[in-house]
Amino acid sequence: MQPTAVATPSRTVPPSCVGDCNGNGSVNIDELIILVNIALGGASAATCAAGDADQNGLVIVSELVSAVRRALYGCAAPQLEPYTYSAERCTYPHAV
Ligand SMILES: [Ca+2]
Ligand SMILES: [Ca+2]
Repeated sequence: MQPTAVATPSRTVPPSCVGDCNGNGSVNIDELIILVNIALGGASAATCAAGDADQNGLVIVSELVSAVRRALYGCAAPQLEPYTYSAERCTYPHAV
């Protein structure tokens, strides 16, 4: 009797589209809400594997930013440069 090949499970979500929880090729507001909930500890990272870009079991701010960018520019957009923090961006121009 010949051994039969066993199918290897594969990722259903392309790693290139951070935040596309359901793998439909776009990141929607409901997926962003899920990611924020994961980041705040309200759900497990397994709830949206596509949001945990480095697969470390956590969704952090840089991953949230990546997901927001994918929501804005689409999953087919070229790889975006890494988000860099700038304190100037957090300063309101009208602050006293
Ligand atoms: Ca989606
Ligand atoms: Ca992560």
